[in-house]
Formats: sequence, C-alpha cells, structure tokens
Amino acid sequence: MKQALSLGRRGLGRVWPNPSVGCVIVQGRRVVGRARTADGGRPHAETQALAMAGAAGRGATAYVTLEPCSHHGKTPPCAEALIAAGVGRVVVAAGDPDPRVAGAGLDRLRAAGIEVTEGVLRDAAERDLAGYLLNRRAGRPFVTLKLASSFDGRIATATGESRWITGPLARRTVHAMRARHDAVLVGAGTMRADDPALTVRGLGPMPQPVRVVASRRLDLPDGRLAATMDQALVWLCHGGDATRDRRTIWEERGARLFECGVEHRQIDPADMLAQLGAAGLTSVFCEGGGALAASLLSAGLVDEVLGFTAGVMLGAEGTPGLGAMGLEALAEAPRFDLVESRAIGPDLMHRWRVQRH
Ligand code: AOF
Ligand code: ZN
Repeated sequence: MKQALSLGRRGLGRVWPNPSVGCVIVQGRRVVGRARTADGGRPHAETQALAMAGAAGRGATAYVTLEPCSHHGKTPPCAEALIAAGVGRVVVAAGDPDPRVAGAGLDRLRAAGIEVTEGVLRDAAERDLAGYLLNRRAGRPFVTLKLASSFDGRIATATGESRWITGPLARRTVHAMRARHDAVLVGAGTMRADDPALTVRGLGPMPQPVRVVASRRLDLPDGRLAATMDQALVWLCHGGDATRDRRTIWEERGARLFECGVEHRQIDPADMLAQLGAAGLTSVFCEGGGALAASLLSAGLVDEVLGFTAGVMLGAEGTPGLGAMGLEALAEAPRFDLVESRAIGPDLMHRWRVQRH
C-alpha cells in the first residue's frame, strides 16, 4: 500500500477533477502490475495495473489507495474490471465519498466473492487525497497558502523591492510545489506589483497548473500573463462591477471568467472557491498577495500554510505579508499546527496544517 500511495502522489496536479489513485497488483511475492490514474484523470489506476498484470492478475491481491469505482462513468467501473480479471483479494486505503461510489464499489467486490480489506493506511491516503476528498465533501478545493517573507514577516521593502527575499533553492521548491497543485491563485495586487507568469519553469516537462487570478474589476496589467496565454489555462475570478470591455478582452484572449459575489469591496472567497471546486479543481496554491491571503484566512478557508523564511530583516516600513484580517481578539486568530520544518539552502521552510475545531 505504501508503494501504491507513492505512485498516487506522482499524479498530484495532473489528474483533476479526478483523484490521483495508486494501484499495485501482487501475485505471490511478485509485483505484476502497478499504475496511477492517468494524466487528465483517465484511465483509472486499476484498469491500467490490470492490463499490465494480464493473466497474472488471476488470484492476485490488488492494493488500491481509493475504493474502486462502481459507476459507469466515462470509463467502465474498476470494480467490474477487478472481478473480470479474477483478482482474489482487494486491499483498500480510503473510501470514495463520490455519491456514485460511496461503498458500492466494495459491496460489488464482496458480492462477487472477493475478499476485501479496507482502511489500510487510511490516514496517509486521506492526507494524499485531501484535495479530492474536500472537493467531494465540502465542494471546494484544498487551499495551500504560500508566504515567502523576511524573518520579520515582510514581503517587500518600503519601495516595493521584493526580488529576491528567499534564495534560488527556495524558489525552485516553490516551482515544484506549483506543479503538484491543480491551480495557482493570486490577487490583482500581486499581478500589478510583480507581473508574474505563474508557470512552472526550470524543472523539465511538467504539468502546468491553471493560473487563477482574483481581480474584482479585472484591472490587470497587459504583462506576462497576457503574453503566455498558450502556456497554461487562465481563469479569472471577478466581481459584477468588472466592465463589459475588460471581460471581452480577456475572453477573447482565451481566459475563462467566473463572476463571483463581492463582500467588503473584495471578491467573496467562499463563493470563488465554490465555483473553482465546481469547475473541478481539487487543490489551489495561493501565492498572495496580502489582501487575498488575509481574506482567505479570515474566512477559515486556508487548509495549509507553507512558509519560507529568509534571514533578512526589513523592519516596520516593509510590506507585511498579510493584509488586515479584522481580528479583535487572539482567540479569533486562525491557528495552525507545525507538520514539517526544514532548511532549504539559507532559508527555512515550515509547513502548517490548520487546526479544525
Ligand atoms: C478508481 N480509480 O484511478 C480513479 C477513480 O469521470 P470518471 O468516469 O473518470 O469517474 C470519476 C470518478 O471515479 C471520481 O469521482 C472517483 O469517484 C473515481 N476515481 N476511481 O477506481 C481511479 N481516479
Ligand atoms: Zn475506476
């Protein structure tokens, strides 16, 4: 199952809206088939692993990170494929909350006389599949907030200089992290200040996450995003007050537009994430800016924070990494638990998981 999980993790960022499932088929002491959900979400893991195993699948044990599907979707159900291949036993890590499956996959296998074991390494599988599971259960993608700041939490000097606070290794790590998410998300302020391309670069051929920009009025610069429309999808979340002209310009360039509710003169982050979830995203990597990050945090919509801290001091005149959150008491502050901490070149990386009450 550990092998199946590690296979599944390799598909992160490549298979949305589907979960990245891993499957390993074992005959005796020999691995005869192994696969993850294919790029784009199909074929599913099991059918590919079974094809690899061929006749050796008969009487074998299949280890699958997610309950095999039982529905006739765009592909025939994996539960039927496992039965047809004559597999003797199926070991599953996590259940599939998709209402078309939700236990029916396991029932189908048992009804065919296959021995089923569930819950093996379930917690690890639920961590790997967190984005897919959250989308199925709460209708929104998993949100990781990245913050790269000085030791004192600033992201630029008073004059706006921000290149570079963290070192090249940390920036490379960020590119690798982008590739493992379905989408990268930034606010309009960051687009105006940094003119980022938001593509994954310098790592060889990599999946390109959808580039999502939250901009209430669609007043975006004609910069690198507009110049790289062919390199990765561009989705723009805007408010009802974005002018018709601006909407048309971006639509003609190939962007997909999402009209979102507006709250306190900002895009309502819950509405935005619900729409992105409905469009199929299971994970979003938010890279700022401060206003967008603060609105997501205030709304309790950040699941994980990835902090990169550089050994540089910028003082109170520097730009803070987060905008105002409207907090009145410490008890209202969103809190996170440290789950990983490591040095990346001269910088420090911390991964924090939100505390759910
Ligand atoms: C599996 N193995 O590798 C994956 C599964 O649109 P479809 O027909 O591809 O079905 C998508 C659903 O299939 C998805 O919501 C989830 O329930 C399941 N994904 N199932 O047995 C896989 N990726
Ligand atoms: Zn399937």
